[in-house]
Amino acid sequence: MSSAQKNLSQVEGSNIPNGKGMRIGIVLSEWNSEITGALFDGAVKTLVENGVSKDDVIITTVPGSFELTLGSQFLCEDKSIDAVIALGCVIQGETRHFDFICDAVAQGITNVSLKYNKPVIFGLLTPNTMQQAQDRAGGKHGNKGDEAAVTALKMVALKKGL
Ligand code: DLZ
Repeated sequence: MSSAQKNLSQVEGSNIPNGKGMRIGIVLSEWNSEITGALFDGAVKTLVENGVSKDDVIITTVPGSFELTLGSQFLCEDKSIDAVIALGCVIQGETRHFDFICDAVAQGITNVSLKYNKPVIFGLLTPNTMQQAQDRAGGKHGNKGDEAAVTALKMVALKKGL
C-alpha cells in the first residue's frame, strides 16, 4: 500500500504495545543525513513515548544504506537487544545503483532477522526524489521512523507473547 494513502503511525496509534524493559537497537545510515536524521528522531521519540527508556536505545551508524545489513547483524549479536531498526534513504538516480542497494538491504536484513530470530525493521526510504523523502521524514506523509518504531514494538511484543 502506498504511504500516500496510509500513515501507519496514525492509523495504528491506539494499538501500540508498551515498550518498558525492551532494548531496541537502531542502525542509521549517514547518506542523506538530513532525511535519516529525521527518521531517527521520529523513531527515538516514538520509542520513548511508548515506554522504552532512552538508555535502552542502542545506536550505531554506518556509512551508507548498503551497510545497514552488517550494522544490523552487529547489533543482533548483542543478546540483550530485542529488535533492530534499520534506517536509511536511497534516492533513485540514473543508474542501477539504487536497485542493487535496495535489493541487497531488503534481502540482507531479512536474512539477519531470520538468522538471529529477532525483528529487524526495514526503515529504508526508497523515493524517486528528495521531496518524496522529505514528505516521509516528518512531512505530509508522516515520519517512517515513527512507523518503524511502532513495528519494532509490535514485533517484540509478539515474540514475548508467544
Ligand atoms: C554510493 C551510494 C549512492 C550513489 N547513493 C546512496 C544513497 O542514495 N543512499 C545511501 O544510503 N547510500 C548511497 N550510497 C552509498 C552505499 O550505500 C554504500 O555505502 C557504498 O556503496 C559503499 O558500500
